[in-house]
Amino acid sequence: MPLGAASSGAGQTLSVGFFIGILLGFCFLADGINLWPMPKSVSHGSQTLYLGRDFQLTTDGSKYSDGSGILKDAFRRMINLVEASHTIAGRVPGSGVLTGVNVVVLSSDDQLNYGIDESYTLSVPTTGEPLYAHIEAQTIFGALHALQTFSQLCYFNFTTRVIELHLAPWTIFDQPRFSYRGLLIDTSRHYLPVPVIKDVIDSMTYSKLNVLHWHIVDKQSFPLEIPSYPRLWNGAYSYTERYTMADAREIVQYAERRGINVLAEIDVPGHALSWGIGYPSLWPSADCQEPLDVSNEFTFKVIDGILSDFSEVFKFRFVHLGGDEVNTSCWTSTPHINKWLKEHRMNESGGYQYFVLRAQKIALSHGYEVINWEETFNNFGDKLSPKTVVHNWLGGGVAPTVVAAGLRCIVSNQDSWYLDHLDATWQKFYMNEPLKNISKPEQQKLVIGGEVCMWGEHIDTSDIEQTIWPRAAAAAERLWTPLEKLAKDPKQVTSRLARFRCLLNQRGVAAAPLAGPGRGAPTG
Ligand code: CP6
Repeated sequence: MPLGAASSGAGQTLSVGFFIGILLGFCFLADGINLWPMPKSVSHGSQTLYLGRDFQLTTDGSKYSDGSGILKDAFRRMINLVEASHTIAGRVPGSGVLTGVNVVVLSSDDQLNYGIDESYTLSVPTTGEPLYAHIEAQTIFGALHALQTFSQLCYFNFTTRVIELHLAPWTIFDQPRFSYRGLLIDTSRHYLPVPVIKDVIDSMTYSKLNVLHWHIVDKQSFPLEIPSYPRLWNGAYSYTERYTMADAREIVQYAERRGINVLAEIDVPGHALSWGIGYPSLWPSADCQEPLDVSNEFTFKVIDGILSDFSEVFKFRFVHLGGDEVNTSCWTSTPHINKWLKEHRMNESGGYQYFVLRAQKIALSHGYEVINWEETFNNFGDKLSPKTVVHNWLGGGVAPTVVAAGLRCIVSNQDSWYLDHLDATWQKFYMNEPLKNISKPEQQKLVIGGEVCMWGEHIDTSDIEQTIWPRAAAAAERLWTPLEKLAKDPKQVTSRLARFRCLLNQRGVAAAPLAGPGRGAPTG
């Protein structure tokens, strides 16, 4: 196997993936179930099949018409993935050749949202003339997961230059353990160009993550156009480091066509200093600039305007209203706010509660359910809307308390699932169990999933991919695969994850090595 073979993809742009291709050549595989994340149930045989030269997509018996082309596009992307930037150039053998894949989708609805059916069955038989793989799914989004799984069954053989599929026949039934499997990106601390966000979205599909949590705005910059309040994006770093609403729409559509929901966040009342660049009256005063002025009606008008504009573009059931790390000292030290608090018989924590609950009401009036960081629950959990989802991030493990109070929870504890903690290993990501200390089934159901967080203070376009991957993939398996099929000891999944990491590299994702020397699969 000449190492150079992988670099001969003619016409490729000079990308990180291109250089990685030179280094890796192909993904070493010990035959076995090399799927990531591991499906719910898998059985297989021992025969090798080959993909036909013009491997077909058919939809006989499907109720889904694919008017929007989601399936056709996904099929084309899948073929590009398995061809590893090459085309089949060798002679396809005369027998054991797969003619195509027939995809049956039972629902004609292609509206993505929280909680849709993502299950699928995938079978690759070894008998039949002509020979077809079969996918069946309730929704188009289950079918997209099936195509991802199919892509992982395929190997481009660089010697024969034919795509092989080993260990057939395959029968796979699969569905996610959790409905919410997220990744946070932060475009306030460092601007991320739209194509970079799209690359992140594509990379998420490989491990079946389904929510891009877009932490759009923070203290440092306000990069998004808000038509209702057009000076807000004066808080961007520069004219080029901005997103128009059309950009946002494009990102949402790009994600939805790949089965990924976009969760937009405005973090209030803390983490919002940049809002005041365009509208200084949102600041308590010119030299005490956050949290947002709780005493000013204009503050809530602006929040209403933003959420009104959001509702045109961000169609996910949820919006994230932040609410973390609120330091109210500017409120008490600013005379007009201090006076207002006293008049309304509130202390500063009462002001914090008032702010968060009022912002929640505005979001609810625009048809959203609300996600808030856990401090809101820790301070006044009994006052939150019952539609609140509490987003854990502190290390204390608040999920059991949240679900005991009857609210829903997303797990992102910073000791395990914070990607900006560079010393947190993939093993740590893998072993973080969202249902830890929650035993009652009705409470377990309230943990809707988890999210890994790529905060942006110390990363940008240059290193976001290798900081996210492969550790996010370790969490993705925790969130997808049934508990009983997860490894008790991460050592048992090292070689399978190393192979997935190699696959990411082959696909142009700059995933970092698993640690240790060699091909990413250190001893053990
Ligand atoms: N930004 C915002 C952050 C963090 C949070 N909110 C954060 C806090 C601690 C760590 C990492 C990130 N950078 N808006 C907390 C949810 Cl260790």
